[in-house]
Amino acid sequence: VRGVTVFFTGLSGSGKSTVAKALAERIDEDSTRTVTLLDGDEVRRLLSAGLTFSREDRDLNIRRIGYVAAEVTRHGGVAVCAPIAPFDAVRREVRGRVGAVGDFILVHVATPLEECERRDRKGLYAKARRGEIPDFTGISSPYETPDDAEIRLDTTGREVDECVDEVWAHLERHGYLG
Ligand code: ADX
Repeated sequence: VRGVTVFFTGLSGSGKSTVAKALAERIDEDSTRTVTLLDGDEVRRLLSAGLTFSREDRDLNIRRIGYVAAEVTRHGGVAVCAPIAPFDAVRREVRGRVGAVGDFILVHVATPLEECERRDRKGLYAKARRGEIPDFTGISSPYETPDDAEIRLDTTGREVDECVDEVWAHLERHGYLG
């Protein structure tokens, strides 16, 4: 079987972790594929512990995630990644590395900033607006919108399951879930 990396990118609070986790669970339960979830917050607790949110450290964080995802992909598994990954160049670099050993699917979780900020589940946008968090993505640090995404997903007003259905359908159509 051909390995594949499903790489979610989007703002904090866009819903990417929630959808990625639910997708990984569904793949685990309803397909024959083995799945590895690399969530942004979780990766930063161990694999990328100590890194800041400077561009250099974010790029290193994404390269580490990409490295693990490429290994999973090389061995025929499904890697589901969900970091913000705001910078286009390093996203393309990971696409290239994974693409050399399997397939790469970019999912842009395109929930607008206004909606992410309205949700503000971790209270970080409020802090960032008060100037208490420097380099906060969408507020004081850029998010480069991908123009190479295979799937674009706005989670505004939508159930998690509906969003998962969309990604699932794409994977099924391309023969990844057999
Ligand atoms: S990335 O830019 O390197 O891809 P990553 O996904 O690992 O980011 O981490 C993002 C999470 O870290 C956010 O969901 C948020 O909870 C937290 N965070 C803390 N500081 C920042 C910041 N300055 N910018 C963005 N997210 C931050």
